[in-house]
Amino acid sequence: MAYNPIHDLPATGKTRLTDYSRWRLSVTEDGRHTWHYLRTDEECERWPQTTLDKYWLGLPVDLPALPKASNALEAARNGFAFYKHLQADDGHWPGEYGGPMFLLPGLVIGSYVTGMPFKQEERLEMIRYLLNRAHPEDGGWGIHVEGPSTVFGTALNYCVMRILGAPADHPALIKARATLHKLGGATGAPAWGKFWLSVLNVYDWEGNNPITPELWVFPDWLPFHPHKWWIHTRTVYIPMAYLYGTRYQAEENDLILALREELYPTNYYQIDWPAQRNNIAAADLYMPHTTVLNAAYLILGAYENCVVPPVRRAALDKCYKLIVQEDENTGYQTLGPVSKMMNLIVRALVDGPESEAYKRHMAARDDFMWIGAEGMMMTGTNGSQLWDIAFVTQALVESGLAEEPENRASLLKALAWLDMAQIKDHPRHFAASYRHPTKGAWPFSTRTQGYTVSDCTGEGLKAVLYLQHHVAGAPQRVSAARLQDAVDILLAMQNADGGFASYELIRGPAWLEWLNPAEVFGDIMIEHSYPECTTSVVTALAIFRRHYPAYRTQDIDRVMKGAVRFLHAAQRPEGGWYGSWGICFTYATQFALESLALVGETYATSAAARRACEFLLSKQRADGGWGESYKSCELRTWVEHAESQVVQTAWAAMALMYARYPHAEPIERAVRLVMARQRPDGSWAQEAIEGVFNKNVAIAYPNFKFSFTIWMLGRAHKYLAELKGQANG
Ligand code: LAN
Repeated sequence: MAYNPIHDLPATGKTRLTDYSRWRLSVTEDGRHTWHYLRTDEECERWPQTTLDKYWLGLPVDLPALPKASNALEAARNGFAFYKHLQADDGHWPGEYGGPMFLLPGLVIGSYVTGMPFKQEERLEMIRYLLNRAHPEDGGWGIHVEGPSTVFGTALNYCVMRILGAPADHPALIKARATLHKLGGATGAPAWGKFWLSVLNVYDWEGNNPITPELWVFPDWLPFHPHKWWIHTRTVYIPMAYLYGTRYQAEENDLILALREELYPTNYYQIDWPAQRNNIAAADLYMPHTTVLNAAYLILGAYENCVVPPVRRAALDKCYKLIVQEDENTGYQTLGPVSKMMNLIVRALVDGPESEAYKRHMAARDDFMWIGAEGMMMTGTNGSQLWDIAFVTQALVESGLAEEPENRASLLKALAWLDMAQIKDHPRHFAASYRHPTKGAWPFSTRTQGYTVSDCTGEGLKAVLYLQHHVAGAPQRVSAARLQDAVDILLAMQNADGGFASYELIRGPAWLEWLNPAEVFGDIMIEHSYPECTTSVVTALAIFRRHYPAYRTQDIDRVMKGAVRFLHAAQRPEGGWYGSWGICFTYATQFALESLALVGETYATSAAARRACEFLLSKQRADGGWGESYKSCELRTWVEHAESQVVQTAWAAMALMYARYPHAEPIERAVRLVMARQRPDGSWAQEAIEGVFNKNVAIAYPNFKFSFTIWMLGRAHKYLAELKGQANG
């Protein structure tokens, strides 16, 4: 099980530990992307490194300077001239989907305890990633790349470093250990941290609150039955419950014995484990337990002392069955990176290392491993393929750049990708695994992962309609019947409050949030309606209706009215909307104003739109830009970023244009800022992290600095001309 120790590691992550000219991104099948390290010069010659590879590796791309843009449209054109080089052969734009710092631990601990190897280059670059991502002052790790050090981040990533071969006396580990001990040691890890440490056998299962598998054998109609939980929460809790229910632990070895010494400031063997269940370090705690949750834990804890073996067996069997179905439904990727590694452990234990399941799980790890300029990370999903292609294609059409002959080939390839990526059927295990319908949907990443997401279906549908109708001579690849399948999916996803959630309808009662056991995430127990998702859906329906006015007209009308009702109710008194998936008020306000515009609610006609514009304008900075910190999402109130951000400036300017804000000046200033930050080759530099989930975790959307800037510049060029025309005419 052990990986060899590495003794000659440099002190920092500055120097690359592999030869970066040997890494290649391979894009296959359905947009799957995996990185490969070429060992020989002949291989390198046969498979040359592309601009796409170099860009994401942080190597110089050496693209020529473009003629200097003298207006917004030219800047947008230059932006796409650069971005086109980052399109993969299959038509989509791959990207580095990093940010969360609790994913790599699952990958490495899960691989370690099941005996799955990594290539030497992968090990080295994962170590380097952690060296680079350690907090510059205290050397710990946070819950995400921009956050302060926490026990969750530090304890788990410390284990990762050691498992991968870094010695305990490495300067980075000495520093991280000191920080961990200052935070109170690994005992105060939040629930998911306790879980991973227990699997690794450096924490006692007795120190965990119960993760009761029996919940799954309760009747489905119970209001708290886990199939009614938010899909990410329940999908993670299934393998967690299996491993807790069997109290699986890795076999003791020297490294594990050493980690028991290193992770705690006190003697491991004298820790009072049951007393640790509700011990969560102050640095980590985001969502404290409610009294209801603590009461539930007391009852479930009492049950653990008198488990009825056949009932436990039945519960474990049900969890195992759900795990197998999930694996088979998703090509062994599972819904996301956390469940991925937990399912992998369960399959390795039950099915064994010779099984097909073990091999397929091992291979599908690659879909989540991304090498970037700072080293190798585990990504938030197996990519953000659909999400990125949908935005840039719409940007091109709305800016008019789609009509320019030099962009045609790129857009036709994008259309082919979108055609391929639509999910053509329901999953194989559909009803039995409590899945939502998928036929006609677009996923967030690839069709193999295969989950319906409301807004991805909306954005996918819009992108296809735009490309099929606005690119000269584009083939009608996605038939009317398939577009209607997408519409059917969307129409069936509206919640009672008129809004749309992420993957499914809201299934459970609101009070389930009182049972949120994760401590570090907010609002994860059930689905909620989101202004962003709602907008992607209704704007898609509106555009669809323009092309197919006879299809389910009344349903579309009714759904749109309900959505607008939801958006009005969700607006904050200050005028903005809170964003759950992007940072934060800037993101969601852009979406909400896009929806309101559909029903003619603009600055001139609607008090809500006016209030939103005033809110945004009050945040515009002296340099013309907007900058909002990820802290807004955490604290649920606007927090200024130290710098203005091109992506947020683009969102805010888009929002003003959706609302048809009548004065040019703020939009012109935004345009000037985004143009001033554009580099001679047409690109923009990476700035602060763009996205968020579960209120407390930031996640990167590095492609946004291309799609939303190009989109905003293109739209602004037309919009400002219109305003001028009105003023003159
Ligand atoms: C995502 C990424 C995309 C995102 C949008 C489409 C932007 C959103 O509008 C709907 C929700 C969705 C699909 C979403 C949900 C939660 C995800 C999958 C993520 C933020 C990416 C990573 C995150 C996942 C939960 C990370 C694993 C962590 C756990 C807590 C299980």
